[in-house]
Amino acid sequence: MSSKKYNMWLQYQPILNTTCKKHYQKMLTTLYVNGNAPTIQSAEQELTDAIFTMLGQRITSKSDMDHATIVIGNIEEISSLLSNDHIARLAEMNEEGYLVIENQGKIIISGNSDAAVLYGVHHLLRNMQLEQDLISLAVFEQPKNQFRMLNQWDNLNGSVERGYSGKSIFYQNGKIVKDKTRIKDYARYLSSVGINAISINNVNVWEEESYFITKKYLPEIREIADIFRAYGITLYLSINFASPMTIDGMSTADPLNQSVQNWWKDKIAEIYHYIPDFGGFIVKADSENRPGPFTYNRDHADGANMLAKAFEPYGGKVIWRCFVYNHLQDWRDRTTDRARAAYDHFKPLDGKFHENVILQIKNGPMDFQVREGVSPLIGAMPNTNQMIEFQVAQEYTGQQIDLCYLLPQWKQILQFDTYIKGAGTTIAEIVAGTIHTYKYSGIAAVSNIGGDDENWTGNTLAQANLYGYGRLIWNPDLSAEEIAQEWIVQTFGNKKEVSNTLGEMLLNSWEIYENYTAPLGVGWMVTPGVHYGPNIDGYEYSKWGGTYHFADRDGVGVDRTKETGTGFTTQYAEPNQNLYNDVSKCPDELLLFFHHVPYKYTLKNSKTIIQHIYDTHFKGFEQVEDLIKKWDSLADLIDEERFKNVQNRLKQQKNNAREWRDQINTYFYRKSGVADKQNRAIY
Ligand code: GCW
Repeated sequence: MSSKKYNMWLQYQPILNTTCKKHYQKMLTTLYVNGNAPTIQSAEQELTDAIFTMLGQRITSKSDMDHATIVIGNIEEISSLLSNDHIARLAEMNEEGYLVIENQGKIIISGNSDAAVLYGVHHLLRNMQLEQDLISLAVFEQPKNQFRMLNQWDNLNGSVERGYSGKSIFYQNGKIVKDKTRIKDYARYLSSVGINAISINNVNVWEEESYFITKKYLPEIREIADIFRAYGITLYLSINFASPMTIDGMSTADPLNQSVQNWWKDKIAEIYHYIPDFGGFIVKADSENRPGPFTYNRDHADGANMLAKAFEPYGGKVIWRCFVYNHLQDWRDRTTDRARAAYDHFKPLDGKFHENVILQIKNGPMDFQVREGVSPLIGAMPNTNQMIEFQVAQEYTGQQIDLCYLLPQWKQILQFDTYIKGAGTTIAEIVAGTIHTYKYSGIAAVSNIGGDDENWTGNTLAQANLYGYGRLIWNPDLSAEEIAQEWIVQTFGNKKEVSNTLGEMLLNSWEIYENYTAPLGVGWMVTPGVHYGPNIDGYEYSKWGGTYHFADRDGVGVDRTKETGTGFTTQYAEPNQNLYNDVSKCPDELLLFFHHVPYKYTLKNSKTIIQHIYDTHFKGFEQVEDLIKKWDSLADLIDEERFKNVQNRLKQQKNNAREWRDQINTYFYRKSGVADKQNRAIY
């Protein structure tokens, strides 16, 4: 498709810098491809197409390695071109490790698997889009994380749960889409940033989607698996734990029941008949009305292990979600704390799960808020595989209307030191499997794409989150800034002003969003159900899990201390436990997540809570006005279509920020009776 809006970051724009272009044109003329695996074919296609659009020249195929200027192939195929040193370095890397080297004018791309070669090709293409020199290139790369996954929350009727970019690219009106071009494009984008696993249906598995694991849908799901396989991406499905009942009318789904176990054994065998390299299941059980083992007085290990056993002969995995909490908690109940739930449910089960089970844990103990503590469950189960779950979809962070570049947030989470095995036990190391030597581990995230929003992500700038997610989980050492710059140049071309201005917009956007929404880690305060826009008491007296802000005339925040509160702080290892438990030590930005304090309490930044609330909310709104100015200054440097798309979203963001500012300020002014020191308009 020609329009820029369709192509996300794989724009492959003509290289404008003439020296650079000449250099590339001279170097990249002939190609020798070793091997014909689907991923190698994808690599060849991507390389040829990209070079054509960037350089305006067709690369010709050579039948021998010696006369080609680019050679691609896995290590088995082309080791004769590599030095002993290269071979040794590849041998030290994992299966997805690759090299891209330049030697006497020849570019060699190789790796420890076919998928690795595709990653290497994308590395080269990225370098070219960034107009970097290829002479003496010597890149050796491998991903830090084993699982680099995306979860689609797509439903068969074409809707996407928490989708802010139009309808599903997988399903339409109760059917799997016939034209799968967009799925293939999606696979290309994902492979270009190193994603290697995907689940293609909502974790809330409704009636009809329960049949995805039957012959009614498997032939077409196989086609989708084939598409993803060609880009190194393994396919997973979300399942309904009560499938034996829903699909076959059995009277129970008890995981310890022999006929239930046999049912799953047969079912899984059937799936592998269609998809021999099927990844496995993702399971949301006993969570928000989904069925699960609790119905039969069994625990989550019983539930997960039943499936895991059936997967064993095929190498399949069970990804079991830990988002389990009492969503029917009465708001009058002050003893139950939703934040505690995942840890309380799962920690006692450490070591009980089969080795092909991986627990998937949301990054925070609540639910993807703009700011919350890091989930204390991550790393707390040394004998159970774990992966962390992020949300690329901006459910609580502006819904792809408001700009919120999430990389700084994810970086902060990954760098968080749990001290579970002493200093340096960061989340990044835990999920990479280097601390507890998990068999399987990594990172998953809820995707943010859709189909009938032709730019894929609603707000064009939300593409930076998807791009950045992939790049960051491949290499958590990349900075949020580096990633932003890579994305900007590939998406909008190599223009200094765009890079500077947009870079600044992206990097400040998380803080800006936090400034005008719920303050100091308290979270929520959103419109119930839709989760966009302010409603300060929206959840306060609802049945969705109780513990939110507890604002009264004297103060605000949730007491989660061990002495007087819910004791959630005790789930952290020391010294974090003490850091959060002690109000005088607790970092400002999380103060109201851990403590209930008076409005006149002074923060470490020397402001009172109430004044901080007023100041950040006035500031946040002004910062949005500034974002608008910054974007407008790029009008002549960005194509009209994408320019207008963002401009339009920023206008909506301004309305949203205004509403948040005024509702939050007014609410706390009315509760506290304390006036703003600067006497600004509060209603
Ligand atoms: O954040 C909540 C969302 C639900 C979602 C659930 C989950 C898929 O509001 O829409 O359901 O989390 O993660 O399971």
